[in-house]
Amino acid sequence: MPRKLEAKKIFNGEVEFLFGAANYSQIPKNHFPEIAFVGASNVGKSSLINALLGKKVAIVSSTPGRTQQLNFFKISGYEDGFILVDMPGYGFAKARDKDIAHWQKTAFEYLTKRANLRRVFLLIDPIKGLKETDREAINVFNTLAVSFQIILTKSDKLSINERQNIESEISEELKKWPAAYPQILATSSSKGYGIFDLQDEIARILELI
Ligand SMILES: Nc1nc2c(ncn2[C@@H]2O[C@H](COP(=O)(O)OP(=O)(O)OP(=O)(O)O)[C@@H](O)[C@H]2O)c(=O)[nH]1
Ligand SMILES: [Mg+2]
Repeated sequence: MPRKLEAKKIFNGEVEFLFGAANYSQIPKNHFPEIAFVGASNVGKSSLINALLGKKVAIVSSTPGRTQQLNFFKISGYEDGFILVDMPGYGFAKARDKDIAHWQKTAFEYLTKRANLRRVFLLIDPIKGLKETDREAINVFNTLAVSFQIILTKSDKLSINERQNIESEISEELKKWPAAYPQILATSSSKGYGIFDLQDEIARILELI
């Protein structure tokens, strides 16, 4: 079977919303591999999880700050299964300082303590490019030696040329960050671009293909 069809199959299993957690202490331990989706508020994290799963499981909203807890989605049916984690967005202007501090603490704890966390996908809106808040997140990943990979969202909003330009700009900057995977993936949840490639990447991270 061609590789991409095989990877797609992994996402066809049953999807279950396991739990949402606002504090690290609320997150039960498990042995399933986890993949986390991190990024600015409104960048398209929940939409990308839905596009990968081909189902509307994560709540999408045009109001930034919609996802306010870490939401865990379990995909079964292939080997032992795995978990996609929808993280709350950062850089939400209307958030109160107290909430931001709380989120930073929870995310920091999750990223440092989670032994079964296999990869962090850092989502970037190519129209906005890398913002200071993204660089702060990257700094945290590097300090904690958490491997992360950049995924461009909303690629349908750009021409191929524009997308390639932003990709090479970000690639150049990534060379400074040892925790970064050099390969950038461009996706569009609404048009389906790059979804197979991301499924393939996840299947490879999980050593399922
Ligand atoms: N054009 C376009 N719009 C998108 C795409 N992905 C998401 N959006 C839109 O972007 C907005 C935010 O999407 P979400 O998936 O809720 O973003 P999020 O990162 O989960 O946001 P928070 O939960 O607030 O952190 C929604 O209006 C989506 O419809 C895409 O690939 N293309
Ligand atoms: Mg969300």
